Amino acid sequence: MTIAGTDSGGGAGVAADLRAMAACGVHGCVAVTAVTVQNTLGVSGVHTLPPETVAAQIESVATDIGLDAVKTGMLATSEIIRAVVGACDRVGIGADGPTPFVVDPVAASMNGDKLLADEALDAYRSLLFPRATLVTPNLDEVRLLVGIDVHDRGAQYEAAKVLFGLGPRFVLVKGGHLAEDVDGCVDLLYDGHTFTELPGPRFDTGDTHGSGDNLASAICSGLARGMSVPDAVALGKRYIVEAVRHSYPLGAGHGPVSSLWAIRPWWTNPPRSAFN
Ligand code: PXL
Repeated sequence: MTIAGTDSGGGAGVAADLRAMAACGVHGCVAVTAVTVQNTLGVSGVHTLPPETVAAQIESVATDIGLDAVKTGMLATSEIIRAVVGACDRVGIGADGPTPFVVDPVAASMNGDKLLADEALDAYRSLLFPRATLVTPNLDEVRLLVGIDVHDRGAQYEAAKVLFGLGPRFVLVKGGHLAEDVDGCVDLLYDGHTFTELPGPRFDTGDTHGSGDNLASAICSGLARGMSVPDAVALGKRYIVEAVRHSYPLGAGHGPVSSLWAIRPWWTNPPRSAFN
């Protein structure tokens, strides 16, 4: 299940999560937290759902269809976070319950539009992180959450340790925003004892919209299929590298051409001849 917001442009949020889950061979369920009005120029409106409706979506699916793993995306407010945490506790998601829980602490869109109220950062730290199987912050989110400005690998290691101290079982500090790595992109996994560097190529697509959502959803899919966290993270990395390699510019040829690129789960796009 993804607990996340919608993106009317279809590049990020729930749409991205469901595409990644389908591409990774699992059935995705949805608890919508917010509707965003956005195109390639940015987010022009956000409408949050009542917190009790968010909690009800989670509990409705958990008590009927069942949930093998859950991830969070845009949670928008501390009220929604508290409702999510209540529902998760009631149905065994995260903490030491049976259902793995990936917390992607989404704070802003690629254009820098805010997707999280400032006051909600504390709810991430004190309520969500202690319940998370894995947290997957990018470097902007690291700065917001623990005040560490990561400019080199040493600070990436330090940030992983500090984030681990907030209570998740695993931390993945993503390296996509590390300007120092001109030739590659190294994500760092930490379980409190062992650091694992996950190297990968860096692509010149500018901003790839929804790449974090896709990565967390691919990891969540691996966990739903019974993989260990390190194996699911390795799967997620393989998935996102190829999906970004095959990404395409959003908006090209239709109105304003932006620098936003959309992820393509490449193997779900059959060649044109398949339709003939
Ligand atoms: O990629 C982060 C993200 C998550 N969820 C929603 C978004 C975005 C980025 O724009 O719009 C709904």
